[in-house]
Amino acid sequence: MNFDTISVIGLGYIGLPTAAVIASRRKNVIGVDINQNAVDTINRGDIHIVEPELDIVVHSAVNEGCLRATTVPEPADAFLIAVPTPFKAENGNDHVPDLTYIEAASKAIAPVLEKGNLVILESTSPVGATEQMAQWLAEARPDLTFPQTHGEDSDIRVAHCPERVLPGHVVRELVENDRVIGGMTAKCSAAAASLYSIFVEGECITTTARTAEMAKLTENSFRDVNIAFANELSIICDKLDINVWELIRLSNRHPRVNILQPGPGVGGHCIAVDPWFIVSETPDEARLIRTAREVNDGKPQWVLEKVQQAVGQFLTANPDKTARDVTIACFGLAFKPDIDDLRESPALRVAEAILDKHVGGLLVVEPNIASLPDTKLEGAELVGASQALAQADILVMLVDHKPFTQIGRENVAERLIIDCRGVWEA
Ligand code: SAJ
Repeated sequence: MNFDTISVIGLGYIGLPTAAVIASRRKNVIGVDINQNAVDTINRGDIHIVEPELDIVVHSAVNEGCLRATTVPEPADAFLIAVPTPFKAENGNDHVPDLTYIEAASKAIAPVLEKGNLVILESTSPVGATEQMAQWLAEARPDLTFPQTHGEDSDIRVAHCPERVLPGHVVRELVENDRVIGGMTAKCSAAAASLYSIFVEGECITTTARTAEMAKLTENSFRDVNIAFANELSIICDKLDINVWELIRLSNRHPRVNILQPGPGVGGHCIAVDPWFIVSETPDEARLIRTAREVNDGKPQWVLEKVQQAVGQFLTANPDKTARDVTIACFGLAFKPDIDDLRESPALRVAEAILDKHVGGLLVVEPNIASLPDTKLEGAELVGASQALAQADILVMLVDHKPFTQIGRENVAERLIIDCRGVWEA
């Protein structure tokens, strides 16, 4: 198949890098987004999100005339949909996947679809979403045929190809990672594989749309379950007075054991979300996956309780002081190391909860941001690491940003420490 013009719908953390990387292969790429500000920013050759190396790729793609953004879909040979799939509340369950954005994107591209086009859903989706998308397209375009009714003879090809890139490494992983491609028919898979071969150096493996959807949910659930195991171990070890970091290091010396690292919880918009898409469809069967979510979601509260215990310990050792005199410093707010992304961050949740409960001062050290977010952190002070180390009575290590890992034990001696990342372990 020939793909001269490719349209990417949704210019966020996945859509924009994908559009730019395809454009860098000298294809004509039309990016579509409902956010006028994002569209204007991209058309100036700038970016509206933070991702290493992305600025250079977008800048040169726009300058060379290969990438253009718009709010209104235009005809293309292939359409790649990369819009969010958040939660909606339903029957008291607030973890039900919300396909509204996929529906809106389908209805937006339907009028410009032409016989021979390929439509790919990249958004992480519950099983069945690709078939649902094809149904929305078919309802909007009764003059065209689709794979669900016309199989291999359909006018339009439809496939699911979930994104799998790691934030912070998106530009490299987009090219290097293998891709799972699930076509609604074998010809749909082949068409999608030929599109990805434009820029993917990894292998493109084909399967069904439903299996591809489940593969993505499985990958992130696998990681969530494994992090939950580490987080549960950290709570058990705390109770048994065992250094969990040493324990994991020792256990990982076994040739078939590879335990992940505990932390203050699991953040980001993927691992803390996607497992619920499985639970929501098969609530009675997905028992382990649900429990892992609950373990990870419960970790910030456990950290808060450790901080409160430390305040109690401090006051017992300093009977002349009250809680108002106790200064707490949180190291890190981002959802993982060496990024500035605070969305769905367990570290942010811990800091907010401390501010809510603690009557004394709260210092926050986050070298990746210039000011505190407009959240419930009003009253906390953003400071440098040395000020926090000099002033705080209790140190809470939440995110192992590189500069924090260089703070030696000698700088935190005699201080009460809650180390969620094993940075200052003995
Ligand atoms: N975390 C731990 N301990 C660990 C590893 C991670 O507590 O040992 C925490 C992190 O601090 C963070 C959270 O888990 O709060 C998630 O971070 P991550 O680096 O594991 O993953 P994400 O959310 O940045 O990206 C994941 C990736 N999925 C997998 O590794 C299976 C990525 O490949 C996906 O493309 C992405 O989700 C996505 O978009 O779905």
